[in-house]
Parts: sequence; structure tokens; C-alpha cells
Amino acid sequence: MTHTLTFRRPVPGAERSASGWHLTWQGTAVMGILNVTPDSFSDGGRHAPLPAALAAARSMLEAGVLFLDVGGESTRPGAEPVPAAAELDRVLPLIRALADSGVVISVDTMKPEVAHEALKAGAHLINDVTGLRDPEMIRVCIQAGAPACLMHMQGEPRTMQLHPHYDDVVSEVHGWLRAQAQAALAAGVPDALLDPGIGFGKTLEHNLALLRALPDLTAGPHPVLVAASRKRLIDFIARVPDPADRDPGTLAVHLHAARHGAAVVRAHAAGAHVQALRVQSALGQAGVH
Ligand code: HH2
Repeated sequence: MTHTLTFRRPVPGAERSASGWHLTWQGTAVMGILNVTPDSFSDGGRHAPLPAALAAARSMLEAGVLFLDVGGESTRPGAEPVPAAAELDRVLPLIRALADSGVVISVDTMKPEVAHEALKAGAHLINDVTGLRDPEMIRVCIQAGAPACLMHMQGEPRTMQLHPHYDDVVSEVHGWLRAQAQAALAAGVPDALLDPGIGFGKTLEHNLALLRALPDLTAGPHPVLVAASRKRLIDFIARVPDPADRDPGTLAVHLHAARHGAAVVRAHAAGAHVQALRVQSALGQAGVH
């Protein structure tokens, strides 16, 4: 399956047309996770000095990721917000250092001011776990010509796992994502990736229902991103308390997502994902870019 994401700014590997720059890939691409935070639930502190972050980025690039997702604020359940200035101090040096590396850089932020500065520094795509709820974030994307990944979250990270509740999780999440994407595109955002937000205000049953319903979301007009990397649902299913041990379960979820049309999977173990997706592709299923 071919996927396309449209930008109104130059992007490595994208083709230019009258309507913008179109990044096109076959099968499921990998977005490598690069958190430059002290407290992310899986890779917190690991990429703190810039050389360590660059070494991790290089190894993901060599492995064949299409996107790198740079994050400066943890959104794990219970996380406290970080001031914009601190988030910028974390992400900008890395984005600047990666700007000429030929990778598509996404910035994982909920704050319009961080998104604005990150796009100025060389990022191409906004990954907003609040799904462009803030109109200012929409303005930032339009002004910079950047598409956004819109993720669904019930509540906010500090409290989202206390009492998640839906009458019908699949229709509520899919309906909300489609409406947000439609509004964003109508306002002038160049394009949108949709993400059901695994683990964001959802019980295990909610997560499983959304993963089983992926064919409904991927049948729609927007490319879909799935991000289950090392999340707690894997512990609930397979009893793996340490996030660092959850890559096998992550791969199982992401290969399922690829078979059901996901355009992108967001992963910590990026190299393992590229390898597994290439093998799955060779077996006649969805594959890697
Ligand atoms: N999950 C996390 C962060 N960003 N972005 C999207 N689009 N979808 C997700 O599911 C998603 C996301 C949380 O994972 P991680 O970045 O590994 O941890 P932390 O938030 O603790 O930094």
C-alpha cells in the first residue's frame, strides 16, 4: 500500500508539485522515538547529553527509519507538565543538529510555542498528543506549512488513567479523529496523520478494541500512525513489568497494525522494527518504506 503525507515546506525525500511537497512511501514506515527527557517511561535520561542523542539518531537512521520523533516532555500517565523554556532547551539543540541529516523530523509537543520554535529550527512535522485541540497549534502548523499527527487522548496525562470511560470507544475515537482532521485541513493544515492514542485515557479493553478496529480507521482518507511501543498494555497481556523488556510484545502489536494498513509505527527499538517489517513485507504483507 502506498502512503503520502503532504507538506507546504521542503522535506527530505519529498517530491514537489504545485500543491506542496509530497512524501510517499510503500507499506509501513518506522518513526524512531528519541526522547530527550530525564523521565520518559522507557528511554528517560538515556539520550540526555547531545552526543548520546545523536548516536541514537544515527543508528536509527542507518537502520532505515523514515521519521525521527524528538520529544522533550514525558506524557506517561501521571507526568507533570514541563515549562516551555525547559522543553525548548531539551529539543532545539538536537533538532538543529539533525536538520541536515536527511531524515524527516517530527517534534512531539503539546505546546504551540515549542512547535513554532522547533519548526523554525528544522523540524518538519508536529506530533501533538492533544490532537490539535489548541487553535494556536493549528495556526503554527499552517504558518510553517507543516502537517500534524493528531492523537486521541481522553483527559490529560496527569489523570488520564484514573477512570477512562467510553460508551463505544471505537466510534468515539475514530469519529473524533476524523472530525479533528477535517477541521484542521479545512483551516489550512497541509495534512494529518491519525493516531488512536494507545494508552492515553484507555483501559486494556479499550486499547484492544481500537487495535482490532484498525481496518476501519485505515480505510479512511488519512494515513494512520500506531504507537504501542513498550506500553503497559503489553505488561497487562503478557506480564512484562520492565518497559525495556517489552519489545517482543511491541513488535506483535505493530506487525498487526502494519497488516491492517498502518502507514507509520512509532517505536523505541527502531532497527528491530525495520527488520521485522521488511520480513513481513517479503512474506507478502504490508512492509517498510
Ligand atoms: N505516546 C507517547 C508519546 N508520544 N505520540 C503519538 N503520536 N502517539 C503515542 O502513542 C505517543 C506519542 C508516550 O511514549 P514515550 O514517548 O515512549 O514516553 P514518554 O511520554 O514518557 O516520553
